[in-house]
Amino acid sequence: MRKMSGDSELGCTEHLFKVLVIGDHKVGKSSFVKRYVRNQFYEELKTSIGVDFSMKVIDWDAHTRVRLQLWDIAGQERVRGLNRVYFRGSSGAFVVYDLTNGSSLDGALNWKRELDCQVMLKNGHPIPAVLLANKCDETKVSRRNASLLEKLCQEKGFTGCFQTSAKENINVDEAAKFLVKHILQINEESMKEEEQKIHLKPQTNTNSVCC
Ligand SMILES: Nc1nc2c(ncn2[C@@H]2O[C@H](COP(=O)(O)OP(=O)(O)OP(=O)(O)O)[C@@H](O)[C@H]2O)c(=O)[nH]1
Ligand SMILES: [Mg+2]
Repeated sequence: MRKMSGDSELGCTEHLFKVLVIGDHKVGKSSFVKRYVRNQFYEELKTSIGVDFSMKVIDWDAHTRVRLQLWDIAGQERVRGLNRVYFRGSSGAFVVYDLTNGSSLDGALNWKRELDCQVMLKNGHPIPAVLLANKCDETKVSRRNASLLEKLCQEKGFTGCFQTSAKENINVDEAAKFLVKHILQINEESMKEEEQKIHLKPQTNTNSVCC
């Protein structure tokens, strides 16, 4: 299931998007999802096993409702190599790392590489992915490092990058809004392309004589 769009009531469009939350062990993926969906945070959270699913319903505007199906994939899953199965049909991704754990940034880049190998848009471009530098409540990022991060983010094909804290609820909604905005844009563009293709299809000549 990639996405479903349909008119629920007159003039109201509903979308269902599958969004991945990926990154190394303990970087705060489940905490990010819990903060976003339920506005809760736990100092002690059990390590995820496999995939946890959550749903967030967003009334985007007066005419648009978005249902985000969040796939929070355990950091250890990369080792098991099941990601091709998990990634299938996703419309976007949060790629999370822990600002207090440098190696988790390398991990995030590996996750992104794997994501780009496994899923792409119809036009061959990567699906939108937002890099989350999580646990920003624990460390101060210098301006220089922030601009290096921005640069890295562009080089590696991320749609954007946010310093977040699931604990202090910093930039959680903002990052999500940013990703959803891009998913909706892509969805709209691809629907327009489909419409154009339909209009460009050669008309069958109804007057032709069949022999
Ligand atoms: N200070 C701080 N701690 C955080 C933040 N987000 C998560 N944590 C803590 O980091 C630990 C790991 O968080 P999880 O959300 O379980 O990490 P995860 O990425 O889901 O880990 P796996 O399920 O093992 O892949 C927990 O103890 C959280 O309380 C944050 O923004 N700031
Ligand atoms: Mg988890």
